[in-house]
Amino acid sequence: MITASQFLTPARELGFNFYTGTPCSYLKPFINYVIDTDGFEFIDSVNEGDAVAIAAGATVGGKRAVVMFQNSGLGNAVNPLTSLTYTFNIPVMVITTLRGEPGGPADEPQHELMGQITIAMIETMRLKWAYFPQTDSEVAPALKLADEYMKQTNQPFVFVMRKDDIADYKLQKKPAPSKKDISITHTDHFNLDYKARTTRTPVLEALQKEMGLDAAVIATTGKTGREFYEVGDQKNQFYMVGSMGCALAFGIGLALVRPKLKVVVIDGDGALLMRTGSMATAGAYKPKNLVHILIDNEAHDSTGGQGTVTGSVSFGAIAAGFGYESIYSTDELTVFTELLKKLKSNNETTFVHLKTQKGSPEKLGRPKVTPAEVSVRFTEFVQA
Ligand SMILES: Cc1ncc(C[n+]2csc(CCOP(=O)(O)OP(=O)(O)O)c2C)c(N)n1
Repeated sequence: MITASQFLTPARELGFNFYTGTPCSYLKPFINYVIDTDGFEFIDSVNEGDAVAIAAGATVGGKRAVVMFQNSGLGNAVNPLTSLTYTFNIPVMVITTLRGEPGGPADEPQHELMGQITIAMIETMRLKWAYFPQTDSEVAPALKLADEYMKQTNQPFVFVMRKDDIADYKLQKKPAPSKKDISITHTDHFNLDYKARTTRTPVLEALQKEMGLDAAVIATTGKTGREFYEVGDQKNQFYMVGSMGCALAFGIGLALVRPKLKVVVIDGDGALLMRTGSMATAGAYKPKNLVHILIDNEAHDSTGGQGTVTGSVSFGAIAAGFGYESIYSTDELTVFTELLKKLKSNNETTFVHLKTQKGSPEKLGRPKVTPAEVSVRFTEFVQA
């Protein structure tokens, strides 16, 4: 057993000062210490996949980030670990606990199977891993191994934490008081018939024209990224080819660590429904430089146009409920284009719900620039 500080202090010396994750009782002293101690930033993520994406955004923004979670949530993290950090070469450190360790201490039935397959899952994902250090003398070599591997490969490194690896540490800081009597007054402004709405490409053209190189722009999975590339490839554009639903969490991580950089996330309705919870993180931490634009064509356009359920959803009201500061809704391209001027210089956590119809240009291509190349030049852009 070591104290949280015995690991976290030398880790901070190596630059690991950005932490995000979802708690586990095994992690309790570790997370508590991070929350309490100056020099660490902790972002509470609503699920383990979001945590990976937030950490990835922070890493691209120049931080060394650590994701912490219970192995029950490893499944929630598989998609961003296989199609975001792997694909884009983003080296985050992961600490997963090992509830249900085979041959380990008695545990709850719900951890039995996951405990047996955790290591196999990590290895199946081809992630390099080691057990979390249990003695002070093991800390330096463990950190050296992780640090060197991450620097050499630009890939994540996983520590597997067992029961009682960390000595108890009680949280000193009191949580912020909760808001009372929240009342939501949001009205959507959708006037047009579905077929009278714009398609996506004119929206992306307007966005690129207005923002130029003055913002980092993250385009959600599927045809949005492909169309954005066709509109004109630029170094400030991140085409999130996989990790569906993670664009917002990635943008939050980036916006939080680069507060002077305007970060625009272009989301899809299917993607946002998949990980709506990340809107709570945006509303709670309120990065003032974050503009979250939902292009809502009420369909999974990229995979054949099957309808989503957004016809009955007021995302504006949801954004207000989650605590976004500035909320707009429209189905008119001219209104959106006008709004872009304001968004360029506003300083509030902003959500825009833009209704469109589905449909893409015929013979839509795919980015010829690889995710690894996108990652390198986008990183250079945001850190410039
Ligand atoms: C986790 C995951 N599930 C499913 C897919 C397949 N997929 C790629 S794009 C897409 C549709 C996305 O819908 P939406 O966000 O509404 O964007 P649109 O296609 O309408 O532009 C789906 C289902 C995927 N890439 N990842």
